[in-house]
Amino acid sequence: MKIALIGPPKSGKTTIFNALTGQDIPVDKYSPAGDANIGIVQVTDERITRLSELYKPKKTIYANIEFHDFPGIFATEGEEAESLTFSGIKSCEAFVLVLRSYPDDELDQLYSDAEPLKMLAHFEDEMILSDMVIAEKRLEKIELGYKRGVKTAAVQIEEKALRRILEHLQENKSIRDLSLHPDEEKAIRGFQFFSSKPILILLNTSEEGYKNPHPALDEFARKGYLTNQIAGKFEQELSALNSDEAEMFMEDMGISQSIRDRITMLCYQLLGQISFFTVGEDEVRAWTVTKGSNAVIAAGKIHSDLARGFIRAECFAYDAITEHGSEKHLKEKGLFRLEGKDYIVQDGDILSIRFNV
Ligand SMILES: Nc1nc2c(ncn2[C@@H]2O[C@H](COP(=O)(O)OP(=O)(O)O)[C@@H](O)[C@H]2O)c(=O)[nH]1
Ligand SMILES: [Mg+2]
Repeated sequence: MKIALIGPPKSGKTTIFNALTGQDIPVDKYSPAGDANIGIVQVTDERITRLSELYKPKKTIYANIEFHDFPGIFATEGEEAESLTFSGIKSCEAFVLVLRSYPDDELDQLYSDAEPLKMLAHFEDEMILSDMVIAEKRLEKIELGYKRGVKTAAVQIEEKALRRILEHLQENKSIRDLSLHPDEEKAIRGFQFFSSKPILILLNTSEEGYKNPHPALDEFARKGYLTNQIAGKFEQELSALNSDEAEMFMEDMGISQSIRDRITMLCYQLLGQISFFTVGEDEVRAWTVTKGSNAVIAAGKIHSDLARGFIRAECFAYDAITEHGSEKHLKEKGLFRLEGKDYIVQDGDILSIRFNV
């Protein structure tokens, strides 16, 4: 999973990135824009820890999420949106939009629309505008192709999809709110439209502000966004403490989970991802797959050969193995199943793929 941290300048993206990744990238009010910072965060799934205790494998591999911390993006009024063109931003599957709600008079003056809801509107507009430019440019090219006699079925599907998208964007709506036919979806996937990506809105609050939910959170949720409040600076300071000290401060703030655990969970939710596991003497490992995927898709996450030569999946649930203690007991209880290609993988499934290539 690759996730981009985006937002206006000085909203606390790098502060939150540091808290998440344990890195120590300088946060500075006036740092110049540069490349994205990249950090990998391990998804510390307790279930993997338990399975590792049970199987005592040589290697234990958790899933991870790659966070890309981009320089500030700001929509300047009246100008064509160009600031979303950072290389790499499109390869991220989802955005975490960091908006500032901690008080800062200087920043308030610098950006007249600093208020979180207005700032969100800016970003929505900018994404929609960028997508319109992309769709229009491609449509022009398709038209040119038609004139030269290039009119395949595939191009016609693409054209139809793009026209629908353009119309939708012109109504100032994001592509994620448009339901597309799977064929259309496939035809436009390569464009990586900004407004089609899932967004998690993180409101960066002061320590004091954290204690009361900001009213904007309800508004974000009403607009259909997944959202949460984070005291960024506090979280970064926490990451420098030992775990006992950190726990004490977290308790004071009423926080029960680390920022990593909270954000990684939200990212799974945002992208509709679930975890399945493989176990054995060599390795206990977590894998990530889109909710609703069948056993063949899951097998393909492990290796394409496993999908290609898929015969069956041996399957049992994490809860069952922790309850009954061993695979032998599971078999006696009839909880060790053989599943076919169409089996829909469930969160916490432990799979072993039988295959033949
Ligand atoms: N008071 C306060 N300051 C913050 C908070 N988060 C970030 N800052 C400060 O805001 C400035 C910009 O932070 P940074 O993380 O670099 O923002 P970015 O431009 O969005 O990456 C730095 O001086 C931070 O110390 C916060 O939660 N509270
Ligand atoms: Mg930054």
